[in-house]
Amino acid sequence: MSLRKFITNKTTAALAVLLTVFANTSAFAQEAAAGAAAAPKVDMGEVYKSVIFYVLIFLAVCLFIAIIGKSIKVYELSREAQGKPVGINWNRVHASLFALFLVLGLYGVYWEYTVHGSMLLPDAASEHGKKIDEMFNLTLIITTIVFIATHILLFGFAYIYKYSAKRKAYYYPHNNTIEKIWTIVPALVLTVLVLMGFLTWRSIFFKVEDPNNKPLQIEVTSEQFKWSIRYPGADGIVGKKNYKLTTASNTLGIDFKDLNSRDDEMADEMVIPVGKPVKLILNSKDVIHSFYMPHFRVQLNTVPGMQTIFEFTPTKTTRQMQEETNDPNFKFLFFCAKICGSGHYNMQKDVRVVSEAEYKTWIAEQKTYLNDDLRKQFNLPVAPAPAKPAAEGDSSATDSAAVKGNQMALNK
Ligand SMILES: [Cu+2]
Repeated sequence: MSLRKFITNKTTAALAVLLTVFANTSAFAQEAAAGAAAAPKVDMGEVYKSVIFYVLIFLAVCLFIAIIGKSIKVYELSREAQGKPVGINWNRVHASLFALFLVLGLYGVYWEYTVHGSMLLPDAASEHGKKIDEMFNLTLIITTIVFIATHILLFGFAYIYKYSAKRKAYYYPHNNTIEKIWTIVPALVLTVLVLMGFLTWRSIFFKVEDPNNKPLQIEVTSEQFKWSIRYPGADGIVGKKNYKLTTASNTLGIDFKDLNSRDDEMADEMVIPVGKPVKLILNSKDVIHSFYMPHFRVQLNTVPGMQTIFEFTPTKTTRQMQEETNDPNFKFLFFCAKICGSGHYNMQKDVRVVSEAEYKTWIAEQKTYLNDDLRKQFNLPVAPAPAKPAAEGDSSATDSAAVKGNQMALNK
């Protein structure tokens, strides 16, 4: 046997392949055994973090699929060359996949409703929130019905009417009645949904103010990455701001020349009385953030350089909600719904809905923004020291006395 023939000989080639495979495996086995004894652990952390690693895995998977595809092609071509019937009936494979997708899709809908459905927000805790929930539910019901119907028709037809040599396709190019139905019905449904949305939006944003039930103004300012809350004080009006007045001690740039600003109070959480309208005055110091109160169905962007306003009326107290949800730790929250930067996760604050009496007690304890530092800055009279020194450790009494003194001085 010549060398050339020896190399191209099938048996020799097969032996060579087997030898290579086993040689490698035994080499790996030896390494593994040696590794187990000495156990020098290789840290793969960096490898798993590298992009190249995943690119290579992706290419390997593509290569694997291509090899399988090519092998099937070779198998089919060789059957064809030998005059045998077709090995794989691709029509049947595709039709079965369509049928499988029909079942999986319907199960997916069921799974979404049962598993993710239970993760939905509890019922709205605000007046307008109920309208938004109704619209959401109506849209969900309509789209679910349409989805299930089209899903069954689409994949059912693809399965039932797969290619058959015994059947000829019926040529059916046009039907005016069908065209009319599938144009008019969706148009009507969408008109109803859009009109409902438009009217609901108007009822939320264009409220006629009831003079006997004026909304409580609360200003919320966003910045990277925190929220500042300002209450209006006794006058019920949140005073003016000007970004040019922003300093280290006056971080919100409040204009204390405006009398309405002088009694404005700062708060670390949002506390609101139940059943009373709240008018949120939103603005931003740096970028656009999105003010989001999911339980009240309130969401509006905070935009630098302008005010955005959202008015809503809470209908449930935090305590009621804790009982309803059976969760003693339940809290209303508001947070930023825009990925506004690296500290975005930090932009979250508690909201407490309480009774009117509880609100009054709480608001009386909040400090004013205006302090002695700011008084000096705005050339306002600094309050005189309290007549008699308060007992040691009772600084809050001193503070509130000072605040009262300041306010009296300011009112002069
Ligand atoms: Cu943000």
